[in-house]
Amino acid sequence: MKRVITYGTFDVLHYGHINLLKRARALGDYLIVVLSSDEFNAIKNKKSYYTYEQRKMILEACRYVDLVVPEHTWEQKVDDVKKYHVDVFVMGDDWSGKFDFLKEFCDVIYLPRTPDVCSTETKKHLIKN
Ligand code: C2G
Repeated sequence: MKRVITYGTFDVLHYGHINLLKRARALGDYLIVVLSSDEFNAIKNKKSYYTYEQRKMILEACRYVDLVVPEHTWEQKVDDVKKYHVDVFVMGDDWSGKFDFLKEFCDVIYLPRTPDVCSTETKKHLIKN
């Protein structure tokens, strides 16, 4: 069983997120999403529209996602990779190179982001109209 892990806020889930999750899941047999807590979002200077519990529920409904656990710190990734016996770490390529230290523990793959969509723009558009 090849286990894949990815991290993020996944607020106002959109097709760019789904595109990432779909490709990540296709790299193995089991996808773990480590979802930023509301407190960690504040550390990332992100204010999400949906709470952690709401974002978790939405992700758990996604066919590509097998497990959703909380992300509390930047530093938990090595522990997570060991704890969940991860084979592949995946992130969008806006993070390219940032997590190469994990190569000691698992494969590290950065996938091209989906252009022209992000939660912030979606939220702005919804507020305007
Ligand atoms: N993403 C994408 N295409 C988009 C938007 C997002 O491929 N149009 C990807 C991002 O590259 C990321 C994932 O979807 O891999 C989740 O995006 P965010 O929720 O914005 O995650 P981020 O805030 O970058 O959190 O410890 C890592 C952080 O928690 C990553």
